[in-house]
Amino acid sequence: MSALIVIDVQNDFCPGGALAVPEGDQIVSGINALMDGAEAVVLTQDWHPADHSSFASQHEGQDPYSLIDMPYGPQVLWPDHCVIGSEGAAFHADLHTDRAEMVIRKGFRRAIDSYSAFFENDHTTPTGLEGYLRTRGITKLTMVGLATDFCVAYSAIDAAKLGFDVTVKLELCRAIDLNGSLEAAKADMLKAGVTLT
Ligand code: VGL
Ligand code: ZN
Repeated sequence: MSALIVIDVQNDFCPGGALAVPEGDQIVSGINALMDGAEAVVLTQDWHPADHSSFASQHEGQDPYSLIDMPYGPQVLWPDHCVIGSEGAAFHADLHTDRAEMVIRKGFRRAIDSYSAFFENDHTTPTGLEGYLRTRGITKLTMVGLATDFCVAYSAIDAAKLGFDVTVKLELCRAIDLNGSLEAAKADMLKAGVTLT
């Protein structure tokens, strides 16, 4: 059984949002069409407390997009985004969210970010998605969404490492592309055994 995993198609990652991904809104209609024929649909939602430690605003003297060392490793500092309950954290208004059987929220612990839908950025704290998929008998995943080089790539790589058969449909993803992060993410996904189309 297969599932479509739709990563973080939220207002803050679309043009006009706090952490806008260029053309982030242009993938919505294609994702809706793909959902129509999917066997199972899961949405992920970036979901941060207002004082989340991945926000540059929480670190004196740090600007957004700078890199700091966290106890779990290097972390990019972001503009405040996807604050729990905010309009920015809501899904894009045109996304057919009713089609999803599961919405998994991530990044809700102040001290740790979570790009991946499977593990937080310490690469050990699980979100629970693996158990959900396995207990439903899902072995094959197609991933789309935002952003290619962060949450999509981290999710795809973790899924491949867990043994899922993973395809990322690049035409239904858009990237932030910080200092070559898109090319690096594509190479890392291929190395992990992810199929890119
Ligand atoms: C994301 C940066 C911070 C993403 C989430 O969805 O790719 N990127 N939080
Ligand atoms: Zn985030």
